[in-house]
Amino acid sequence: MMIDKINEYLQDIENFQSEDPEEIENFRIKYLGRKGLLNDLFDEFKQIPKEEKPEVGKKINELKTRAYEKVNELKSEVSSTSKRQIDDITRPGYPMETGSRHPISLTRKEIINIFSRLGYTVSEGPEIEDNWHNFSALNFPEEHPARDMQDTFFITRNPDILLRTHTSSVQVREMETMQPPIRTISPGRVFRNEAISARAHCIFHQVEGLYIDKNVSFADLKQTLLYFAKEMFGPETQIRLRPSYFPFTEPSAEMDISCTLCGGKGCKICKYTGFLEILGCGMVDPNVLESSNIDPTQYTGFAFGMGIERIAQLKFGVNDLRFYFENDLSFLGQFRAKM
Ligand code: 2U9
Repeated sequence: MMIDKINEYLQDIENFQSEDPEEIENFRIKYLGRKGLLNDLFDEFKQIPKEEKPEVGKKINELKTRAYEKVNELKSEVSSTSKRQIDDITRPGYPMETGSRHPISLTRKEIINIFSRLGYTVSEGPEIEDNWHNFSALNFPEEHPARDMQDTFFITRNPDILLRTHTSSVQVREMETMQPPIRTISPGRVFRNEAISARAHCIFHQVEGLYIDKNVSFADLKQTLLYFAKEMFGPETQIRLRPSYFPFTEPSAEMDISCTLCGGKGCKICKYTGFLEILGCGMVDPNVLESSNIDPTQYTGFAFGMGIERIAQLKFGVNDLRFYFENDLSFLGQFRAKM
């Protein structure tokens, strides 16, 4: 009877004990190998009468599970006891793994270093903002879609209070309290009401920059951003500006750099365009200067803004935004050498 034979095998599995890896492997082959007892049983199973199949099938599956479990149990016992063996108690301890900086922190630090060399200060401000500093002072019309519930996290009890959607609000505060010349960058977390995916997240990091003085021109903006691109991505990097629109700058542009992989020839990374978009910029709109009591007939300025995740993505080849927020140690450990 097949059932009797299977019961015998089950007993054999129960009784088997070993700490010898070779014996355990032979045991595995005996039951689970290609020509092992389980495959013999499955062949035999095909021949038995239909009415016996449910009971015998169940028993064979039980045997298979037990055989797998036993092999795994014995193997893990062997590996844990071999780890515990201490052959020389005077040996120095195992080195402790050090922590590593997060790729966003590494990138933020590098951006700050570059602009510090150009004389920019670093300014910080609140993550919970009011409508004035986040929108109105930046020339967003009352009915502008970016103010909409879909983009902005409002505090329900008071719609004047919200989570900042960009760090420009920090720079508005800077303009309110400082006299030009102002030359500052503001790194920080920003919040947008977006569904989380590989390409979008409800929290991300920005660095925005602002330079206000007498006679600041678009040429100054171009040279500053060219310097940044070359420092960040290598001296051979080229930039390209495309006209764009933002409520707070006029004229506005988006800046591309020559592809970091193919250098501009065209490849899969740059979708065969030779360029990669990295930031937005423009001349500060006179309305924005006026809102913060800076005289636009005396002063001009430029501003720019970039997502740190985007820059880190290009530096390190990370292709899914969610990696930055999951704190998976095997992801984070890869940046240990880059500190
Ligand atoms: C003040 C006036 C103007 C900051 C700027 C951009 C253009 C821009 C985006 C890049 C990717 C945000 O992270 S992102 O989604 N930013 O395109 N930001 S100009 O302009 C300012 C800032 C402060 C007082």
